[in-house]
Amino acid sequence: MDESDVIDRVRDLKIETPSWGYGDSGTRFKTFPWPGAARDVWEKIDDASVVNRLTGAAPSVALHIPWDRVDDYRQLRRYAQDRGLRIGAINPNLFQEDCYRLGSLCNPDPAVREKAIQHVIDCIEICKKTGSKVLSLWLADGTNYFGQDSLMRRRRLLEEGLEKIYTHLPGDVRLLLEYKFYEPAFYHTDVPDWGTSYILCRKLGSKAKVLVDTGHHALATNVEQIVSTLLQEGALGGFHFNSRNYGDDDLVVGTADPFQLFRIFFQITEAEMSGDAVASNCAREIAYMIDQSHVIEDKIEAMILSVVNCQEALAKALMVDRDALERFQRKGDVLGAHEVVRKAFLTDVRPILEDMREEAGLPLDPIQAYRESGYAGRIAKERGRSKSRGSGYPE
Ligand code: LRH
Ligand code: MN
Repeated sequence: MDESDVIDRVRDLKIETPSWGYGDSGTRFKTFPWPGAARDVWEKIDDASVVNRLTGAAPSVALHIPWDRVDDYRQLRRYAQDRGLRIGAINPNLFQEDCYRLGSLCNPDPAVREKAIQHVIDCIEICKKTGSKVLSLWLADGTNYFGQDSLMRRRRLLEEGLEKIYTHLPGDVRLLLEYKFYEPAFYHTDVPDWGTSYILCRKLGSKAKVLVDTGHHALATNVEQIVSTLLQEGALGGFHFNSRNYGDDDLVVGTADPFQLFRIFFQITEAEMSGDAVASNCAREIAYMIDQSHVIEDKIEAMILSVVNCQEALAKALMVDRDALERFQRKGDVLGAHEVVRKAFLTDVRPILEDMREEAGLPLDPIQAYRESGYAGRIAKERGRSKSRGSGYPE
């Protein structure tokens, strides 16, 4: 693909950033306060707008409810719009209330299940006020010991709960069902893998799609093959991009394994160019979202690096000489084929992306631009001396 086509395609890549990635977050061992870290949803949107201003590629921010609960979601929508952003996926939090000890939609107690379903329905109402087109659902539900609960009964309860939720979904809002193979449950998780999410989504209907969080697989899982399969099934709804070395580490995407990110974007671009209507249409509808927590690093710089890593991975994937690859593959020339993709991965695409940014009047190096902006120092001072604004509309 020539440079201008690569630029056209990468320019269209829009990555949604998570509100919760801008605030202080830690591990069970420690949350290290970062000077100037966003303290409420308003400051999170302020910081997300900096990422978008410097990259031109992050025009929406995902919310988590109740972490980002406000009195007036239309005001929040306007606040974001005034800063060049739109509100993206709404994530119902079904894992932090005391009543969810034994689960939410799969909880043995019908009152708890009802409460969970009502919270998701409330989040659908928030979608309507914020103009969000994605309801992003992750369930921490599971058990810690064999025999603790019936897997069959929990499965039935899960299907019933999702069906009730699905009936409340407006026509233009998609339900993305995220899976995770363990944590916080340590024996079984009710939605542990892509297959379970896929089956549940298929049963619900065309507005339900699978969400692939790149950190939610057992080690040595071929994530790009899952992506390819879900695309061919028209069932891939979106990503939660991050990277990991061991568990759900939620590190900056493309840092621990840039080759995996390249392989994932290769599968997406293969689907886009495949002529397979189901796969190519599905690829065009992918919700690209970041889901990270920045425990020891500057949260805004981490988000900018994440967006840049995704842009570079896509550009490298587009550099693959598809005709040569096809020829080697059909001839069974194993290493010939591998060399074609290896060459693309080793291509330095930064000059192309700098040209793209220049054309768009964006800083050639958004990370350097952020560092030179002094924004980090400014918010550290301002937020160091001012009170958080909480859920009320800022004066
Ligand atoms: C669960 C998860 C989910 C979010 C949470 C912040 O591990 O990936 O997407 O709700 O992180
Ligand atoms: Mn996630």
